[in-house]
Amino acid sequence: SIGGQQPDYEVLVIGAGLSGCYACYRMRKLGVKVKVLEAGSSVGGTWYWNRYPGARFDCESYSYGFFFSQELLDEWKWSEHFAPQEETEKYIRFICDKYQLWKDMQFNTSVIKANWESEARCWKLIDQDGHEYTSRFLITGIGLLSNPTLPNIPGVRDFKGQAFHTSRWPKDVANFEGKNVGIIGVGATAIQIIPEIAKTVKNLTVFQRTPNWAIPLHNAKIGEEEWETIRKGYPELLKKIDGTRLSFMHEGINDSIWDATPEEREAFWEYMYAQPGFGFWVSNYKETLVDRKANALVSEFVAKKIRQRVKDPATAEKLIPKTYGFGLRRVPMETFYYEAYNQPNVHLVDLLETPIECITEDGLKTSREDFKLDMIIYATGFSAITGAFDAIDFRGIDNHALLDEWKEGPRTYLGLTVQHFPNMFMSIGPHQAYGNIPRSIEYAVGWISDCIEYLRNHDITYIEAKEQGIVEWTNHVHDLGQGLLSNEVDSWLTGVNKNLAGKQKRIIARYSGSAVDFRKSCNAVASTHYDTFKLL
Ligand code: NA7
Repeated sequence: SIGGQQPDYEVLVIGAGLSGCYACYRMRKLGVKVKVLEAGSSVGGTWYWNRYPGARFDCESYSYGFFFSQELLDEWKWSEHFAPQEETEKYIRFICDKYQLWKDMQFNTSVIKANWESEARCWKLIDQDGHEYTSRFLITGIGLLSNPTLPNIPGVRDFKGQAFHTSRWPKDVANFEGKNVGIIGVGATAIQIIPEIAKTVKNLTVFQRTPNWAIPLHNAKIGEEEWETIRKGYPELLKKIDGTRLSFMHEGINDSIWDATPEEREAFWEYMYAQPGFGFWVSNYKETLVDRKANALVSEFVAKKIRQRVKDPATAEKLIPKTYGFGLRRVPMETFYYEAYNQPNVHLVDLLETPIECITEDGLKTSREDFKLDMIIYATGFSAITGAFDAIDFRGIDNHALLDEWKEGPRTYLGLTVQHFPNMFMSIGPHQAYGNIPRSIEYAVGWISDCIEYLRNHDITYIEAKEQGIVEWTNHVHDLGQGLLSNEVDSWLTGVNKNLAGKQKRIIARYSGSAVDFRKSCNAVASTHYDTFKLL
């Protein structure tokens, strides 16, 4: 106890995104006193912050929610195969209404410091106003793409027009008529927003450094009958996604590219390119992401598609990545992205040819040209995965900083816990299985919740990952990353952010094995009563 007192809460949760909402629900079910602290003014996390035009799922809506309650599945209806941000935000609010989660949540509260108090055996969180909150256990639900970064270009603060990062989009900005807009970045975010703004903007200039390999999303509304079929099929769908490597409804295939004739390959790729969703990426020939020759072949197919879709050959060439192959970064899903460049009001500036020199008061200056702009959109990404943790001063035993613990890259046990940080659990922290993120969250929070229940039932008030567990898991995660071509490419998946001095080196930030195996490993630890942890 703290000075003879019990901590304020049994469990504190940082973040009211999907992780925080589900953690709140589970802690309620356990009957423990819980509080969720959230920096934003409401729930939703990613789907609260990213409200830029065109923001939507790249993953089939019905596979991307929670599956813990049949009632919830029955009561919620998705209107599109890939739902827009507004609908997803509504879905999350619906969950909070249904289970009355609001009353255990506190908004506009940025946790800036999290201290382990050894003597009291509890966590003490401090918010931006200096308020303190204590708890026995801490669950972080801070996301893996939640810490936005602006470009390290001189003059970013000098611009007098409207300017914002895509994940800090103001609610009232939706009209681009008569405007000269510039956008920096061509990641998954930019690729959603560009065709949307292109519809009405006077001029949109896209400033591209590294092009990305995007493929069509093929979104559509869901008809009544179709919805009935989807709804009835939920049990099979769950079985399916829980059996795939990335928990997507697209299964990996065992077919070898070398068993197919060039004509068969072409026909297969044509077919897959016309299918909705991530299939072309994750249900491709098994060598696609591990064998350079196979990767070059599939890349050439996608390049051909880009050349067919973009009318100006010079622009098409600029849009085709030359330094890395298809699928080795997170593949952006697009809806008429390439066709947008056929419009007279959309212009592509290749920053590899003419780098940005600075942002000015009224626009942007490259080595070749001055651009007068009314609005600058920074679609420049995030300090990913560990970045959310960097933003909070986490201190464990003996004031040990998490930042130091992870200086050479993250070290975790099961991606859920960290040595020297007792009683702290991470939902989608580094070294967890990503892919279908809500599935990862539902699993992680479920595991954490079962663990807390076990500890409480056995009067255990201290749990800490041991050195051995950390070393073994971290090595295991590194071994799984061997041979993956994606780990040889700079991207947020490998922890690289060129705008940040401390994020220039590639790290193994994610568990790249199968989600099925990930769960097996974690379940095994639970079934042996967490005996690989230090328990007191
Ligand atoms: P990404 O995928 O990290 O993309 C960021 C983009 O911004 C990328 O094209 C970067 O180019 C570009 N960027 C960043 N800094 C600069 C500077 N200084 N100059 C020029 N261009 C720059 O972030 P997103 O938001 O698109 O997507 C994040 C994930 O969210 C996405 O994968 C989904 O999973 C959801 P670079 O490649 O570094 O040359």
